[in-house]
Amino acid sequence: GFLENVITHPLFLEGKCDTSFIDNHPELFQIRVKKDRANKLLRFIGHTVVNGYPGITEERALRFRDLREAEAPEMHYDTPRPRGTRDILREKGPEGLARWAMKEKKLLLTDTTMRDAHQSLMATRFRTFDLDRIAEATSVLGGGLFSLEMWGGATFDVSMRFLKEDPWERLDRLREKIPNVLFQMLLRGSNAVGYTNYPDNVVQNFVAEATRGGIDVFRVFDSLNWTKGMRVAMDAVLDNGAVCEAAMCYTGDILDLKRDKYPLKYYVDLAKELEKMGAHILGIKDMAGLLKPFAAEKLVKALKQEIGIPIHLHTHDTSSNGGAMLLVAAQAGVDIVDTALSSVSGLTAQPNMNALLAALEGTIWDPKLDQDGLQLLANYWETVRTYYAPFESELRSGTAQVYFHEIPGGQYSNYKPQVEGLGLGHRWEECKLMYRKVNDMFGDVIKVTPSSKIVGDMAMFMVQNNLEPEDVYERGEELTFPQGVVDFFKGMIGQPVGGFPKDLQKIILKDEKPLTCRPGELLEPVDFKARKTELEAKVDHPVKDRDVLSAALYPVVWEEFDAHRQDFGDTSVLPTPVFFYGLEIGDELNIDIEPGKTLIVRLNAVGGLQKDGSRNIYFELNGEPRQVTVQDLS
Ligand code: 3PY
Ligand code: ZN
Repeated sequence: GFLENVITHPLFLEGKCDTSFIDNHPELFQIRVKKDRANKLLRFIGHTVVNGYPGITEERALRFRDLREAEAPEMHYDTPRPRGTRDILREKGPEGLARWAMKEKKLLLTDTTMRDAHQSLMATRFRTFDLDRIAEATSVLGGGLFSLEMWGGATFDVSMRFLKEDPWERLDRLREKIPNVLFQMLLRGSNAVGYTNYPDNVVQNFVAEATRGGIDVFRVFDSLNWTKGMRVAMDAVLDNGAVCEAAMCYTGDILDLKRDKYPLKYYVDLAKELEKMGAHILGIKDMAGLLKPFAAEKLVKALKQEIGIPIHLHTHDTSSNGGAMLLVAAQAGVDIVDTALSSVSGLTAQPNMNALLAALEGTIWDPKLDQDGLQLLANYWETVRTYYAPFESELRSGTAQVYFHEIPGGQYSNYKPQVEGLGLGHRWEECKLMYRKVNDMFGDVIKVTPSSKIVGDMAMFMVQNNLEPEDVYERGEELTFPQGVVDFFKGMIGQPVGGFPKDLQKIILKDEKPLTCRPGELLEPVDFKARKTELEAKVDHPVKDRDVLSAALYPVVWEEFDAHRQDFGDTSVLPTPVFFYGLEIGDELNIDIEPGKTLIVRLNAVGGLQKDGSRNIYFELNGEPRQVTVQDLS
């Protein structure tokens, strides 16, 4: 209309008219944007009020309704941050940091609360909102930690797919508030933060961008311990001047002489190879919690003799032997261990940090951290955890069964809903046992994302179709296997230790020829510039380089996430209970959409179902009535 005529007028565009009124009053532009943004958020809340959040049933939402009142303690620290490990990295560089870690007598601790703990307990659902609110306090009270594992693994995918928030923004927001402690991420080698091999330049660009975003330590692993699959990622980390923690995945049992595919020597040789490849730190990634206390003693002692870099031990407490294992490992000389704040520790997550601190107090391994402060952080998460109750795995106690089924902690809380999703909930026990049978059929493989997913998918496929291993060998020719399983036997995620079982490979691949080279060698590099142009044309708005990366990793997920942002704006500003459970009639809520800008929202009424399947939702926004219309999907 009129405004458009003005702003497209040649004199206006050339700046030949007096626009100082506009220039000096930027608020002229803000009003519309703000109004639009508020409306989008109201539409999202309305949508959640009417349709709920995917995966949370109405009964469950009702059960958790009261939790909305649970307020997390307000923490605000303007005090300067204590000098932390990130300051050491800045001064000494990655090698210097590693030497420092080796020399420290005290046990160094990583806190996994912001990544693996919630990945393993509640399907990776912690939102940036809750992480952000405790970030400053974590920087101060957790200032003596070795690192915070807060990114990577499944967080990248889940934040876009389910939480509708940008993983890169999470990184930015936490980094701004936590400048002093090392940020650590989990990187799945050639699979980056996905479930499939990516072209080399995707992995390289991802590592470069993550480093720019503030990741200091990359824990790189390969899901088959295939070092060829780690090379590109490790080199990218080294080239970017970040800390390269190369991890070997632990499976089997080095104490069990009958189970001899992965004996002590296997791990020692692998560790030496990773050190030679340039690792600054050796990670032991005990993703299922199979490393028993006295096996840890044997392993750590042997490694300490054979390698000259610090050892960082990661485990899951599924058996409930995790705490004991870490104590024995500390005695054996491990340098750094992963733990989680007490309220989100144990079970399929990491062992309890606060308890470990108490146990080590006064010993030569005493990490000498702020125990009272870390208790406050744990208290915060105790409250916040309740918001995520619908995603809990419902495992109520440690279980020694993990030594049998070997399901990784990070997979456990996902595998169960997947099994239920296929209508196999009543056959859960069978699905766990089948997981082990599939492992044995596959030749006793390392099971960690993505190889663990393939084993899980095959196990569900077999239970669903009432197949036992002998049926697969006998009738395999006529079966159509899950695509992931076929790709695995094709070599698309690399080569397992000792190769594939040839007979099964033939049954599954039928006439297809398997690869023996690195899959990344065959994948065309992504032309990021062209991708950007294509994406912008497709979504019809400018996108950032980070978006292009996200889309290269998760094309469909990114587009759906982007569509959500276009429809509803940035919903990461909503408190978690509102995001998941909506509002009740009469509820009032403050939403800080940016520093200093707060919307006060009240839900007044939900209108009846209209002919076109929509409902009007009546809000009050900053005291003014506001109405939005949403589709009722029921
Ligand atoms: C992941 O790859 O996300 C894992 O946590 C594997 O243990
Ligand atoms: Zn883990």
